[in-house]
Amino acid sequence: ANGETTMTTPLSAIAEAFEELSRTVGKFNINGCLDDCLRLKPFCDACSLVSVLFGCLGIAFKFAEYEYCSKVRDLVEASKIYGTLNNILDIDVKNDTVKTHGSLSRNLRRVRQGLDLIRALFKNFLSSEYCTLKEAASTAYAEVCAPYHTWAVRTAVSTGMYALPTREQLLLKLNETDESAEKEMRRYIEASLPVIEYIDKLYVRRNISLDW
Ligand code: 1PZ
Repeated sequence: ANGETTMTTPLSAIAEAFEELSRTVGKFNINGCLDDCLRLKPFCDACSLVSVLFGCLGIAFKFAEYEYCSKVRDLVEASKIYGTLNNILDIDVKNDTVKTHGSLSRNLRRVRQGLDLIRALFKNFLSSEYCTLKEAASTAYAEVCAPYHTWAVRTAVSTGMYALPTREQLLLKLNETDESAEKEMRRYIEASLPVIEYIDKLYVRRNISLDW
């Protein structure tokens, strides 16, 4: 209907959402107050946008989509009760369930790893070091997620890598050109970092290690 306005693509929507989150986290950095600046609902909304990427990966990653989306969904449910990411940590620390399978703090940790994986993947995608999407994705996965995944999951992921689309197919599916994808990926790479670091701080300042 509005021919002149800029088209929204999945990548630009993701970049936009994380820029909004990073502005919130940035404000807290200036004020120096750690608590409660990141609200659960907008965080979940941004994380939900990421699920469109799975549609581009082929059926081999259906299990990853299910894993990621079910954890985001749990957090969405929780956002009806708990206002902020900080609240979630408080509750699980109190109940001693931070690392318990299926707990909100554990799901948050997994979703954060997913966000970091995408960040690493986009960096590799834009780097001239990697010629294929498979190389870019395999290296990102090996660095960011593999150390925390079971052997069975790592095997499934490395098998799935063979079924990834090519760079060109991915750009086409995402409705991007090389140039537009580069711009949107750079926006996400920059904006997601303070959000990821903020989440890490929620654990670290409670003396919870990040090696899981
Ligand atoms: C466009 C380029 C494609 C990149 C492809 C890289 C895909 C790697 C997919 C990794 C799948 C891992 C799936 C299973 C993980 C589970 O071991 C854990 C279990 O957590 P627990 O229940 O024990 O607490 N689940 C997760 O870590 C949930 C999130 C995993 C998915 C992250 C994917 C991020 C998005 C990839 C790009 C679309």
